Amino acid sequence: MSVSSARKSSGKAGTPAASKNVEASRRAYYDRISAYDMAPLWEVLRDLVPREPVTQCVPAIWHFKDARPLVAEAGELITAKEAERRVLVLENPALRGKSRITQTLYAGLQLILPGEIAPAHRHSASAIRFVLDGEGAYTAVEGERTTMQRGDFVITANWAAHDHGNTSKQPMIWLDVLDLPTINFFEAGFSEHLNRESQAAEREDGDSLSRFGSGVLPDGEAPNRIRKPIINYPYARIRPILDRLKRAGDVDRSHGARVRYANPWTGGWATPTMGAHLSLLPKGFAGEPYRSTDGTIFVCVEGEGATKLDGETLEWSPGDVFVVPPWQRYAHRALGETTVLFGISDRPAQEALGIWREDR
Ligand code: 1HN
Repeated sequence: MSVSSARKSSGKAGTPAASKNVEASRRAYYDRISAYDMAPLWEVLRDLVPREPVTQCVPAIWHFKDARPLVAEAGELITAKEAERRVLVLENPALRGKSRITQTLYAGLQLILPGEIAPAHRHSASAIRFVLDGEGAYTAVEGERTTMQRGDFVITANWAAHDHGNTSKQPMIWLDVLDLPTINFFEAGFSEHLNRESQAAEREDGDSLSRFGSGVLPDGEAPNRIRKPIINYPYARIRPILDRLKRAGDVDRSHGARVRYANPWTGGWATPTMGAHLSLLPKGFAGEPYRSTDGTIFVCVEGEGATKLDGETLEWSPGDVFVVPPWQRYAHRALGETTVLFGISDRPAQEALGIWREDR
């Protein structure tokens, strides 16, 4: 309203002039309380308590054919030792500069070349690795070395000492996912470098999987707070289970034949903050639309397909990484003979808080 039209009005309650006065006195009031670091809730209530999840995160995809040469180039620019971890961070396009793929999760592509060592350290954030390319590099977690192959799901529990090395003849690239934004949101993060570059091997390769992943559990030995029971869930062990599910017709209408990576000691998720699945989409699979409150990072392991979201479709093939924001409806479609997708999200953290929801 213009000043002249305000002057013309009578100034009674309910008129434009009156509402202008109210507005002006509210603003003056907000200014006064602001000096005391106070603010009116009623101005922000709707944003603070949305009727449905609101996300800043957008869908995005990183195609392996583009990412791989760029990651390889980093291998010529900096050593793993110099970088500490030679990683290209996958930044959500709507959250650039924040080192995150969703508001709660960090993701990156790590390269380790033959002969290199990524030195031992530990931190409050938990990490998982999902191997995209190469075979024969290792990671050592709390004194146990595990040799990694494509498709292996490897976990580094919070505060567990870890280092990586590549004694093979080929480069290895894996996807790292860490709960760093979550830990940093709590402002509860610690880290430390360990004096030694690599940890001395205290256990044989495969020790944790054999002890905890065979349907028996060590008599009386509870894993401690740091050491999670299994550090490597090998693709070679998990993949055949998906074929069994498919053969048995145990195929979810949205997710396909899907397993959840579990902590064998508790039956719960593999980590307290990040939960992962591996699914097989049978030939011709057209998933029913699905949404849940956990924004999810997917990796195509085998085959090819497409994920339809509101307003866009992401087409993927092996090594591609893509992200679906929280509460966005999506439907997977398989275009390959057999298609395998890995997925990871913050669902365990949301479940622990009692806020996780899904909608089919
Ligand atoms: C880290 O420790 C690793 O151990 C990878 O491989 C990525 C990103 C931020 C902070 C720590 C690793 C990381 C990281």
